[in-house]
Amino acid sequence: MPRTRLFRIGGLAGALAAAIAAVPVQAQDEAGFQRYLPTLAQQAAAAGVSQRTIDAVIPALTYNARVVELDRQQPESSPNAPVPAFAPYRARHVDADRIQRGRAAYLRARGRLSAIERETGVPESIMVAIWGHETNYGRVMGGFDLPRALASLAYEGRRRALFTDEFIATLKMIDRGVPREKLVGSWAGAFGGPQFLPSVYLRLARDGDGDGVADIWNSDADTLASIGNYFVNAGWRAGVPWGFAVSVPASLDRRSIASRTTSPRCARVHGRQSQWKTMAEWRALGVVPQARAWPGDEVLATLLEPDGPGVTAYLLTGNYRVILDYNCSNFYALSVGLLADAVER
Ligand SMILES: [Ca+2]
Repeated sequence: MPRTRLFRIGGLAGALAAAIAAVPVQAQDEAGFQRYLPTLAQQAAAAGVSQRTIDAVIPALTYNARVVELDRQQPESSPNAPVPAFAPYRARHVDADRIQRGRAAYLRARGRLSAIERETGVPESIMVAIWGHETNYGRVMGGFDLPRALASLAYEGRRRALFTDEFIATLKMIDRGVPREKLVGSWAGAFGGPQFLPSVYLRLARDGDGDGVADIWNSDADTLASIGNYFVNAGWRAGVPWGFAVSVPASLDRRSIASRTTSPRCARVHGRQSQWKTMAEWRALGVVPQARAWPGDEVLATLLEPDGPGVTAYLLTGNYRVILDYNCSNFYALSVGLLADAVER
């Protein structure tokens, strides 16, 4: 966001500077935002949004300083920052309350969930665990007006391309019949039970209750069907676990199993995992499952020791990568998997 830097200078320039300084920053932002809106309107038209929607939405928008402030509070991820311990995160996210309410949601939606599982191969418990993590089963979905928030973030410019695309996607949702007043969500544009971004909604939201509308704000069935569809689209394989807890012998040479590749996406998250090996290979290295039988010998997995050697470690399959695709954080994906296991138990 452009902010005028003022210096103490004399004469006419000084008077002008004083006049600019007298205008509050908020008003300068609003004026700049209003000057930026025609650019967004042009981009929306070029992307195929109807003129009717553009005229109905864009002229009425005002700048939202709050979302820009929230965006600036996001910590920059430093490659050298120490990784915190997983155990406290797990205790906060896979707690008795979330497990108990996950079980209740699971039982309530059982008929619907098993139909989605039959169709998609995505376990019912995984869909419920994502729902629980994203919005505490629909309790916390955000109250920001999405077109206003996204247009403000696009104007601010730090991640302009991303927010412009997502802003345009909200207009396409309106073109597709979503009522304007439904477009409410979190400050960065995610909304509804699954916390989809608008572009993800356009691609992957599904109608789960058969009324013809993918209402992921109000319909639990639509939320769960949409999460299932996301997972199928991201490559979930039926019948393979996400991963499981294992014990690793202290003698295992960690350097010999370290990953030798760098992921093009989320490199730091993937870099904490080992090389891929088959279950047969892990077994030969002395790794032992803590509470379940081995899946098939040929299933591939990486090893993650989130709190270092000597503490519970996890073997993670390709399905774990699908959870990372939803939200690229090892702690998030581990606790989704563990919550799913707890809900199912
Ligand atoms: Ca529906």
